[in-house]
Formats: sequence, structure tokens, C-alpha cells
Amino acid sequence: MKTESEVWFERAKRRIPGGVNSPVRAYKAVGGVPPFIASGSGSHVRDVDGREYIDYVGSWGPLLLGHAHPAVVEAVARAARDGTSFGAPTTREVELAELISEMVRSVEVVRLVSSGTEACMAAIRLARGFTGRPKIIKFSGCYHGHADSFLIEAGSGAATFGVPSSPGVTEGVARDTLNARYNGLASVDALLAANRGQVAAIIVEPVAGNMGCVPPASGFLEGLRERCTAEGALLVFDEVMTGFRVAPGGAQERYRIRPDLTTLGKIVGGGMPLAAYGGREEIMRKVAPDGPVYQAGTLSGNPVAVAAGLATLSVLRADPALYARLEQKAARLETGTRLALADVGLVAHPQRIGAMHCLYFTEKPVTDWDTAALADRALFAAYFHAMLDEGIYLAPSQFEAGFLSAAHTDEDIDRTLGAMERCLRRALAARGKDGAP
Ligand code: KE4
Repeated sequence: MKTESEVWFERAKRRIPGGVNSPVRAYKAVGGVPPFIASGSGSHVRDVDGREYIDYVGSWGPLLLGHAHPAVVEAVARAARDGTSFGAPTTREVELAELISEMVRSVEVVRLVSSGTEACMAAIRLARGFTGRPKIIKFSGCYHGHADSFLIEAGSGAATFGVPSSPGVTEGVARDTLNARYNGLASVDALLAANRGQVAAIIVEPVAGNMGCVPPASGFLEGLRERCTAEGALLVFDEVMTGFRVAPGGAQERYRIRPDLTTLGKIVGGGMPLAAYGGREEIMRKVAPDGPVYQAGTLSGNPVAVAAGLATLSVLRADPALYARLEQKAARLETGTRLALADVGLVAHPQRIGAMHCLYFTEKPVTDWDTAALADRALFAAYFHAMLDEGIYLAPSQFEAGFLSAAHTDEDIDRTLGAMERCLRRALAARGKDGAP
């Protein structure tokens, strides 16, 4: 007897590539059929077969408050009743821009857009327009959305051009994207020396959440700030994931670094399609219609999405103790994970910053893409499915971050830890690995 999710997945694949509207949702990295989700409430989601899960994906980061938070749902419903879109300025957009600027101090002027990809794409175009330079430096293992300039793998050697990582991205685009090693300032120095006066910006995830969860090494972010200032390049913090997550003012508050531009997404939209880019006024005044750098969007600053973002940030601003409560729960989950690993005798590395985390099935800690790539993906997949069977909904890839929300309860953490040792043993058995009984 097929499950409802199986039936729907077969039907979906007939009309949608991979049956999904974003590739990671198809479970290619872990195999199996993705549960089709019917609803979410707080820290839980329920699938179309009526199975309930503790959710550590949280829509990939937006739901810091949990699913269907009453303030967000009410704000969305109220806004929708007044109309879903006008393509005209509204007062709420101004209020959200002011709130973003208040919470993320380096953002003096901000433009609202509809996705993190759009925000990062626009930020890079702006950096090129402001500096008159063509090249950008990004970091292997970091993800800034699917704009052509970002779908570039590192070419061999430090000074060579990038290589398209997707068909459809041209060599012409690839030559202006340079890949450095995350936490590797020497690789940045080599690229800057080989491209002197050519680099418009360095774009970085201040905590890398798209190869799992890789914290910045001590001095790394400071080193990028110094190098950008010395080189006349812009430092762009991609805080689409870390913004409002690792601190109320994002990673730049946590690590006390002032970037020139910041991109935001996920939490800023409270689960609705909304993102933003902003920063120094001198730079942002180059954006049309103030300046010549063009960027536009039919649904940019959409009143319903803005209402969700305003409600979300307003809850965060009114409850700064939320972050301390989150930290306490996240730390308990991490400690319990370490105990479970010790009990089964498995060397693995839980890595965490605030309420974003990843359990790496690696012998050594992960500091960059090269060390992340050593992870035992098959062991992760076996662990993932064992946890899913126990009603624990993890991100379906070793190279994705997991997220805790303010809605996760101590009982959720206890249930997760209670399942973890069983699932680690099941995964080890499935993989025929040594695991002390
Ligand atoms: P979106 O275009 O997906 O809204 O944002 C792109 C983006 C930009 N910058 C960072 C740091 C991001 O994490 C993202 C998107 N993150 C992925 C999760 N790894 C979204 C999930 C997906 O692609 O379905």
C-alpha cells in the first residue's frame, strides 16, 4: 500500500522537475520519498499521511518563531484582507526598512526584494557598479542563491578563473568569480594579488550554513574586513541565513564586524517571500532610481510578505531574552548529541553557532569545504532515515544546517536525544561500521 506522500510524489514528478520546486527537497542526497507536508504548528509539522515530526528544518531557516506563529498569521490575514499587492509604495515597507536598519546597524539604507538569491545578485551588481570593478571573491562551500555569478566552482589553483557548476552558466560569467577557501585568508591574499584592482567585493556567509555549519575561525572575518578596506573592495555579508538568527543583529553583531553591504532573507520575511539588501548609504544611493544601478521587482516589498516580516521582527525586538532561551536549548541538544556519540563510540562532530547546527560524520572538525567533503554521506543518510522513522525531521543532506526555533520545547529536545542513540546504532549497523555496543 503506497503512502499518500508516495502517491503525491509520483504525481508531482509528472509536472514539476524532480517533483519539487527546490532541488534539496527531493531527498536526492539521502534517498527515499520526501514527506509531503500538510501543516505546521510551533516546532512540529504533519505530513499528508498524518505523521507528525519535530521539525529541525524550519523551512530552511525562516521560522525562528516556529510554524504558524499567531502574530504572524494574524498579520498576514489582516494584510491580505486589504489586498495582496499594489505595485505602489506602502507605509508598512517604510516601517520594515526602519526596523531592519534599527536591528542591523550597518544597514543605513535598504531595498526589499523577494528572495535571498535576488538580494545577493543585486548586492554583487551594486558592488560592481559602485567600484567599477568586474570580479568577486566567494568561498567554496558557500551558497548565495542560484544567480549565475554564484554557480561557479573553484578552478584549479588560486589565481585561475572559476568554472561553471551548472550548464547554462557561461565562461564569461565564470571568469569574474573567484573562489577562495573558507577560513583561508592566504587563499584570499593569493586571489587579491593575482587580480589587483579588479575585485569589486568579497561575499561571505559569516557563519557558513550551506556546507553544514562552519563557524568563522578566529580572525577570519576581521581579516576579510581589513583586506577589503585595503583593497578598496566591498565586504558583503550574506546574512540570509544568519540574519536575526545568530543574534538579533545577525552575525555582524555577534562578531562585531561592519560589512559594507548585507543581504538578508528567511527570518526577515517570517516565512513569506521577502528578502533585502542594504548597507552604507553612500553605496545604496547608487541603486535606481537614486542612482544608475538597476534593480526592480513586481512583488518587491509585497504588503502581505512585509506584514509577516514586520510581525516576526517585532516579536524578536520585544523579546531579546528569546535568544538566551534559544541558546540554552541549542546547547542542551549539542551536549546530548556529544553524549550519544560517546555512548555508541562514534567519532563525529556536532558544530553549532546559536540556533543553527550540523552533525558532521567526519573524523576531524570541519573548517572549510575540503574538510566538509570528507563526511560519510552514506552514514548520514542512514542516520537521517532512522531519525525520520522516529519522527525527527532533519535537513536531508549532510551539507545543510539544522535549525532550532523559539517554539522547540524541552520535551522536543528530550525526545530527539532519546531517539538519537538508537538511530546512531541503527545507522552504524546499516553501514556495517564498528560501533561499540
Ligand atoms: P533563496 O533564493 O533560496 O531565498 O536564498 C538563497 C540563499 C542565499 N544565501 C544564503 C546564505 C542561503 O542559505 C540561501 C538559501 N539557503 C538554502 C538552504 N541551504 C535554501 C533552501 C533551498 O535552496 O531550497
